[in-house]
Amino acid sequence: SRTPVTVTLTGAGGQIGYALLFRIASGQMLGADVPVRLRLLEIPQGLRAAEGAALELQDGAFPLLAGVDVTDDRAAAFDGVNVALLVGARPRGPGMERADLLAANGGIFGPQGAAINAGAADDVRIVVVGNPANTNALIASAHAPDVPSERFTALTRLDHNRALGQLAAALDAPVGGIRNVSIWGNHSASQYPDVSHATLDGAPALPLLAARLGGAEPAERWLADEFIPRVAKRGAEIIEVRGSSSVASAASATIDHMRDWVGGSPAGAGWTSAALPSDGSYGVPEGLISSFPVESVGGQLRIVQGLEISAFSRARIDASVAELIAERDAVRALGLI
Ligand code: NAX
Repeated sequence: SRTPVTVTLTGAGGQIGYALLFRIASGQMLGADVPVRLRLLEIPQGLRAAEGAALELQDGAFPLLAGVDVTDDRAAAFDGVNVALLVGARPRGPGMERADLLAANGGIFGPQGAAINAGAADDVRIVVVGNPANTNALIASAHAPDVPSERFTALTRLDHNRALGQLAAALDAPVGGIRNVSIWGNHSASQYPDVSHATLDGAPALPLLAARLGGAEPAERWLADEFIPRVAKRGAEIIEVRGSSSVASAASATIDHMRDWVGGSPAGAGWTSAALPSDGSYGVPEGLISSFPVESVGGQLRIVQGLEISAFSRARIDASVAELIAERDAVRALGLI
């Protein structure tokens, strides 16, 4: 039988953690034939919730689950880790300035990066979900000099999936027929959800959208005034309607991100989106952890190359990248990277 894959989940006592654990244990992330050993990292006040989740994992009787450890010790949690899901973060409290938020999260993601550096397996893959996700990933990576920087990613697959859902609804088509939407930039309200290369059943989506909305100009207006802000602010809409932040959809996107990264993009599925260190592609400064259209090939995420970028797209990408640069400069000034 196979050696279990060690999966470390931070914030395991929280909402997204609770939704993630059972999907990981049932094989939906790493495969139906891959045993997993779970390491749940929490802060002391979250330990009981994580221990409770561990009891329920036992009650799930998952044949693939080789073990569950609950700890508040970073070194123990990341020792031998193959897959790290960094979900726990410090939320913005009342009256908290941006610098305070970045500093508080620097205090989490710096030491976690160092613990990953010290203990992780050679093949470690990391996705940061906890916000501000891109910059938290940048901080963690800066504290892990021995781990190749491209192993540090941040989640924008939820934004990607939201864009797919909105475009499918606008085209009155099943989501499964849509390919090649892209999320660019930061996982924040400045992100740019881009449908300029999208297709429905292999046909360009924009003309289909124009046909449904009464012309190219109304379609452009819908994109700028409805689609882009709705995707970018979907988190706030969920809170407003549901009375609580996105949980199951965030967990689902995290599973999608890591499943595709480890297992490869499914044939014919087109590209998806993930935030990863820029290699300078599309004018995004090297080293910034920015969202791009990506494919997973041979166990590596690759930025899709050669896409035509319109003037409209250029301006939107640049605006979100400017925000990432400002966050990077702020954490640099705080001495966090
Ligand atoms: P919860 O508050 O339910 O859970 C967070 C858990 O993290 C808590 O149990 C807390 O004790 C734990 N924690 C805090 N600091 C920790 C540390 N240093 N080590 C280990 N655990 C720690 O939040 P939840 O709804 O699960 O959301 C988690 C994070 O995901 C938040 O930062 C949230 O903003 C972020 N999100 C990111 C999304 C994305 O697409 N990238 C979407 C969903 C979500 O908003």
